[in-house]
Amino acid sequence: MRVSIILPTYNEKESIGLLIREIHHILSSESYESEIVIVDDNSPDGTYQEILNYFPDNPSVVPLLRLHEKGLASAILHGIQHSSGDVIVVMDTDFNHPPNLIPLLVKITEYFDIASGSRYVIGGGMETSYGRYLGSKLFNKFIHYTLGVKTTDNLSGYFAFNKNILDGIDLQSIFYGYGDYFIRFLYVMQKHHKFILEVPVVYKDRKGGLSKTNLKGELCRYTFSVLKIRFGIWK
Ligand SMILES: Nc1nc2c(ncn2[C@@H]2O[C@H](COP(=O)(O)OP(=O)(O)OP(=O)(O)O)[C@@H](O)[C@H]2O)c(=O)[nH]1
Ligand SMILES: [Mg+2]
Repeated sequence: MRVSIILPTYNEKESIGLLIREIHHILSSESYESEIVIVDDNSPDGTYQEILNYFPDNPSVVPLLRLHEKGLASAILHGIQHSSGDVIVVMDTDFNHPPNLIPLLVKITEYFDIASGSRYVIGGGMETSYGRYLGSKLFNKFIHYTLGVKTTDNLSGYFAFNKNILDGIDLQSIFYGYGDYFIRFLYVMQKHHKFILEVPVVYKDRKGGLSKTNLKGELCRYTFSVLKIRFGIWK
């Protein structure tokens, strides 16, 4: 088995080196081969250069630079398409998603198609603001009732899956926009009867740098995305 960890980055110079080192440390005791694929959208803070400086000749670190495209979801798809693993892990680069869960998520893919992090199953949560936790929880209820999905956290974005589950799926119709790609991903996978196990995750505060999320803007975008799926005007 070979595992590819996809890290989308935009202005994550403060976290990227630390995170890559921590992932290397965590995976050093695992028996499988792994690579870390970083997709940077030409961050003005020099994230890409930082990776080249710190990991110049490390074949397990694969930095990809996109000059003419920008966006979280398309960056993740770009990383997946340029990865060599049969198991894919996707996570944020700012330590919101605790990297020590990677081995567990990967292990679960031996038994399930997808291991998906959730803040809303027992043991999950958010160390960031309570307001954001509650808001996101309510929005997930809205997704649940509107789309009929069984998953409790449709905006987590911390997950592992067997790459072959993407065969035959129209990926362009899922991987666009921001965090709403994950609503579409889980929706489509549930429609295709994939086996999904939700794993408790406690989100940590970002370790450095600034958030790229505009909460009000994303809320409108996510609501629109959910309604488009609901009324079949998406694809
Ligand atoms: N390649 C790429 N990565 C992006 C883009 N926008 C955000 N990211 C990355 O996507 C991840 C999530 O973005 P964040 O700003 O952390 O969003 P968030 O987790 O909702 O907000 P925080 O609470 O501040 O962490 C981070 O690893 C970002 O660097 C983008 O346009 N391109
Ligand atoms: Mg984050």
